Amino acid sequence: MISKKTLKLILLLVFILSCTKTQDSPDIVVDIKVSRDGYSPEKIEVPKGKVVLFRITSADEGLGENETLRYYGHCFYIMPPYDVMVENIKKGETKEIKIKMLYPGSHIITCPYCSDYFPMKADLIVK
Ligand SMILES: [Cu+2]
Repeated sequence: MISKKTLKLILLLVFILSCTKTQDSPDIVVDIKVSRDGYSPEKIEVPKGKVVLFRITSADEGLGENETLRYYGHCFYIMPPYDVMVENIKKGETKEIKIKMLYPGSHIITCPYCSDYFPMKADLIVK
């Protein structure tokens, strides 16, 4: 049996080691709308090294007819090296994620749920 304290420590370590998510306060806020038509804006430019708060609002249900389905809503997935995923953004809902822009270059944002059916792609330019 793992104690709560140990579990917290492990989670903290994973958090520190694994990703670009951060507790720092954001330098920039980027609002994004996602729907079956894709992402708006389709091209997002942010400066390298800054902490960006992404606020993603879904305008429709994505593939799901109702909220009980696993693939209801949309995702906001920044492909590796960021490898950051926000799942199940329901119709009308806004979810947030804060990311430190450590990796320069052009990165693809997509929705793994419904990218086979809808044009789910945006470009994240970090420079
Ligand atoms: Cu989607």
